[in-house]
Formats: sequence, structure tokens, C-alpha cells
Amino acid sequence: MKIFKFAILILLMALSTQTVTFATPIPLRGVVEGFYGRAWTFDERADLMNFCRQHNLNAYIYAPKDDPYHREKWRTPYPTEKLDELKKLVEISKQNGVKFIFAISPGLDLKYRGKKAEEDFNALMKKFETMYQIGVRDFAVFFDDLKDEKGNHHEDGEDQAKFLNRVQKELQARHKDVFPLIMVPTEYFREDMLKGNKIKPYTEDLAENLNKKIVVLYTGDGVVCDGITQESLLEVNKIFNREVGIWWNYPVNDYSLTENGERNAKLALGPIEKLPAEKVQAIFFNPMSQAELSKIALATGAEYANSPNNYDAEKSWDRALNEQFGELAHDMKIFASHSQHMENSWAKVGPADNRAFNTAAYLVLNGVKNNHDVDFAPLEKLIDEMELAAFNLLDKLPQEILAECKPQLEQFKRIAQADRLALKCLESKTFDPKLKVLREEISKNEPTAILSEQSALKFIDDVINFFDTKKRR
Ligand code: LOG
Repeated sequence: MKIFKFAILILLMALSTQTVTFATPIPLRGVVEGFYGRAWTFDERADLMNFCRQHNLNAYIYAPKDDPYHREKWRTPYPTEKLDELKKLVEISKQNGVKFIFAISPGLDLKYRGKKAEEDFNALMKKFETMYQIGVRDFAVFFDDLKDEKGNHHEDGEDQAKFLNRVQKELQARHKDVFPLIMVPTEYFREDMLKGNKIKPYTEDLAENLNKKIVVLYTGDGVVCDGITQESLLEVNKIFNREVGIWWNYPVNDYSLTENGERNAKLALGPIEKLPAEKVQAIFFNPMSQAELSKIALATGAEYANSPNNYDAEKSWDRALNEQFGELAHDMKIFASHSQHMENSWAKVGPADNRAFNTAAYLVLNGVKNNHDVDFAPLEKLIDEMELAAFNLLDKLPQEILAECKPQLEQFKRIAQADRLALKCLESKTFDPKLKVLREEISKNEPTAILSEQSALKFIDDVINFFDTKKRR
């Protein structure tokens, strides 16, 4: 009793001497393996479960787009071998305190009405039942990416809602211990839910008819977007008349396509950022096919999800790099700083690639252009660091990590070397034609490796342009 009183006294003293802010974790927080391209292996998934436990993430959604039994052939039962593997994973997830959420994407050819509808409903329930038998207690149905080439879809919100309500009801009738369904709508980002200020018919019908217990996930204002504001979240909550969750498309990089259609050319190695500080009920980060390297962003995402109201992206990123790369953390930070921003015609997310390089490059180029006295040293130092980082990482990274980023590291080295020559050209005010050869070599490798397009890579082009225009004058 005495000890108890003493403990209370100490606690009160602690509370009175400092402001203690209690972190309120997002209740459902984890990873959605929901990308296109090479799905994760058993070992990668098992390892992720352990990572989730260590980082206090409590859920994993199984939804690899390239698993035929998840999407294209959703009606077909898993072959025994594959089912055994899933069973083991479910066990591992339980041991790690991680919910294993099994998702199915039946939208490509699901029939909601007519004779086939009953068959389809039964096929889906059968698939879920098999998963229940191997230990799954959480289920999801996804209707994303059902648009044709023209960007139109033919889904009916009411049909989808009624279908899901029935699945939910049936699941609960069969089993007392299953959790509410999770779903992703066909219009899954805010801008797609609205036409002007009006809610589009599909979304309106879905929202109106969908059982209130079913959890809806959305990706933000766009599919891959530059953060989610508190207002955006509240607006979507209002549309769906419930607290929706977030499917966050970072660090996923399956859309980093090259001219050859290859995926994952650019790696997303930055921190999670710009997410709401409050009122998020669920968050799932969609990672890269590169499981090891996804852990940088995922570790920061875990910090965010555990304490959204005092999350600091930059600090969290530092911590993640130190924890994951030890003595290589400094070099990795330099590499990662040039490979965090993801942008194309429809996607934009992640901190800008190495701003410090941009500033230093601007000062140099602008100085030379205007015949000022230029200090080349700061930029040279950054280039030295880049080259050294590429060299060290290629030499010392553990094999499984190197396997995920070798082309990008080699490209990083090429860029650093071309940057160095570009800088020399500016210093001597004479163009060295070898710079174009180096640039050519970089272009040749872009189908497999892209980084720092707006920063270290751009500098090479800026310098080439500078001399080209000078020549023309
Ligand atoms: C897909 C997802 C993909 C991601 C990024 C959702 C809900 N669905 O455009 O599978 O990994 O974008 O390319 C998506 O985000 N659709």
C-alpha cells in the first residue's frame, strides 16, 4: 500500500513539473500490400509481421494485385500449397499481434444481379470461409481500379453496398468473432467522388446504402497526392456519414513507369508526411515491391500512426535511417535524400529531392551566368558526398538490400560523376563534350533507375543547356 501511494506521488510530481502529451495512436494502423508488380514473398511478409510488432503497427491487408486468386481469378480457390503458406502467415501475424486482413477484389466481373449473382455471392463467401478456417478474422472487399481506358466505370453504388451488406451479415451470422468489413470504393479519392460541388451518383448511392459498420478507405484528394488535410478527411467523413480510413499511397512506386513499361524505376525512400493530426480511424501504407527499402517510409509511417499529433517527418526519417542502416546511415541518408519525391502527370507525393543541392546548384549556375564571383566549394562538397555514398553503399550494403537498389545506386554514381564534370565545365567556363556522353549513359539506364530528376540530374541538363545557348548566341 505504501509503495502504491509512493508511486502515485511520483506520478503526480511528474505531471505537475511538465506538460505530458499523451499520444493517441490511430486505432487501426498498418500496411496494405496493394501494389501492382512483383508481390512480396513469404519471407518478406513474415519479416514484415515482425517489423509491425516492433513498430507498434497492428494490421496488414493482404491485397497483392498480381495474386490472381485475389483479383483476376477471385472465384478460384487457392491451391493447397498457396493456402498452406497463407495459413503460416496468419499464424505468424497472430504471434506478432498483427491483424491479418484478407482482401478480395472481385469487381472486374462480379455480377450483382440476375442468375449469376447468387453464384458469385456464394463463391466469395466460400473463399472467405476457407480463409476463416485458416485463422483469418478480418476481411476486406476492394473495388478500386475498375475504370476503362476512357476513365469511365460502370459500377452502381447501391448494388455494391447491398452486396457488401449481405457479405457482412452472412459473415456475422456464421461467426461471432469476425470484425467489420473493410472496403475500398470504385471512386476512392475525393476528387473522383465529386463533380463540381455535387457528390457523384455512384458515391452517393454507395454512401447512403452501405452498412454503417463497414469501414471505407480512401486515398486522399487524388490517387497519389501531396498530403491529406484535416478538411479533406472531414469532408469525406461527411460524404460517407462515418469516419473513413486512409489508404496511403507512399512509398508505393508501381506507377514509376518508364518508356519500356518497367515498374519501380524510382525508389520512394523519404518519410511519410502531411497527413492529418487528428480523427484518423485507420491508416494503411501501400509499400513498394522492394520490401526492405519500404521499411524507411514504413518506420516513419508507424511513428505517425502512433502519434499523429506530434509527428515530425524529418526527425522520424533520421531515426528510421539510423535504426535500419547503422554505420551506413549517413550514406543512406544522402542517397535517400535524392530519391523521395514521386511525381508524374497524375501523381505527386513525398518531400522534394535534395533541396540543399538545388540551392547550391542555383547559386553556382546563376553566379556563372551573371559573371559573379562564385564559390564552387559548397556544391563540390555535396557532389563528393554523393559519390562517396554511392561507392560505400555499393560496397557495404547487405545483399538483400543491395538487390533492391543496385541499378539506382549505380545511376546515382553516374549522376554524381556527371555533376562533377558539369561543375568543372562551369568553373573553367569551357564545355567538355564528355558531359553529353555521361548524360547519354544516364539516359540509357533510366528504364531501370531514376532519381533526383528535379535536383542532381537536372543540374547536368541545366549546365548542358547553358553552354548550348551560349554557343548559339
Ligand atoms: C491502386 C493501387 C496502386 C496505387 C498506386 C488504390 C486504392 N489502388 O490507381 O493498387 O498500387 O494506385 O499506383 C492504385 O490506390 N490505383
